[in-house]
Amino acid sequence: MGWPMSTATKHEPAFLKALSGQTLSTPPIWMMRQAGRYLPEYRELRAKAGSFLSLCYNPEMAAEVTLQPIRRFGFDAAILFSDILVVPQALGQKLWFVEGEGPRLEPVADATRLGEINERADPDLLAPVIETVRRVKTSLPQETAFIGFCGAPWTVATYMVAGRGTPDQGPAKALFGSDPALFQQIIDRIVEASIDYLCAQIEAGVDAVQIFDSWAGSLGADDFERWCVTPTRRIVDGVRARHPKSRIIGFPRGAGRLIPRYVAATGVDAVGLESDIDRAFARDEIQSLVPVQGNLDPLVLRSGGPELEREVEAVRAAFGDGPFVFNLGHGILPDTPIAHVERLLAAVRA
Ligand code: 1CP
Repeated sequence: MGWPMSTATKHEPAFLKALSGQTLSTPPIWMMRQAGRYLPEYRELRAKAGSFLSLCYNPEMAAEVTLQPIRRFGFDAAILFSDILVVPQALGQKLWFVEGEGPRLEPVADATRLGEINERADPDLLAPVIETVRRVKTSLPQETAFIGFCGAPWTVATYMVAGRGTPDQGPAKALFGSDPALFQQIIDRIVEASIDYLCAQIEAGVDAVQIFDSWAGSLGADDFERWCVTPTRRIVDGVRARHPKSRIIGFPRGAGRLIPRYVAATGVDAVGLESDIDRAFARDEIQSLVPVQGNLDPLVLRSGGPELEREVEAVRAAFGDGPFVFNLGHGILPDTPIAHVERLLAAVRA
């Protein structure tokens, strides 16, 4: 048994210090989708793998891709290279990626189709991803934190029901309107699978996990409570029942003024902020509750120039006096110049 203070050593990664509520003079920084197509070394390995899913399920290659942005830029955290849609696949739903378009799944739109998918995820199908976690863990510098993740039930369900990404999440909304009991069953399966999946990642070595709810912003207050807050709270409780000290970041993207409610009700340790949130509101009503992470606009990073410097300053001015992790408000765009990422790091660390 260690001493009570043994986790708070001076070697603790800055990212974890920020997550535990410390205000740092230089905020830790990482970027959503930091392993991705804007990097030539990623594109090279991705071509070798053949398909996106082969890359996700090849532990050697996926570990390499996870480490690439750490080597190149020295970010304060690495994020596991995988995808939120491996969970529906582990539940038995057919999944494939169309080159240049995105994910496709065989839609689960009625009770018959739900009968074709399993109640529990097959751990063997996720085993290669867990092996990736073990490999990354052994190669990361000790000052670099390691983040695992899953999709939130609402966001994952939007893909399971529609069979693809949708601009307005219409098919999932139509289903919870017409058959809420069926939709609830889909949500329940994602909740259980996600608890097991996040616990497996934690046991294999991630320091924190992030729950991506990319489409939270399309729900009205009541639906947000039912389909975003409640299932997320069940995941947080389920993970903490097995790993009481786990650090969990929620990212209900676009939820804006509903975020304080989300934070209070789910019990997440920190929350991600989208780019267009009101910064004064986020500082006063959200950062006063938990550490925040975000919220530079990926479009500003892509454009670069003086506007980038100004926005980095504005983000730091808003959040730098409290616990804060510098990040984008959403994933980096594939056509972002590498020089702009270098400028960003220099500006944040200046
Ligand atoms: O060919 C390619 O290289 C595919 C591009 C790509 C990448 C790099 C996809 C397809 N997924 C990923 C990796 C990924 N996805 C990570 C890895 C870690 C990192 O951040 O570097 C993570 C965390 C995700 C999460 C993810 N996948 C989300 C939530 C976050 C977000 O961006 O909103 C979502 C919605 C997905 C689904 C998905 N996977 C890929 C695409 C293009 C999409 C979106 C499809 C759509 O809505 O149309």
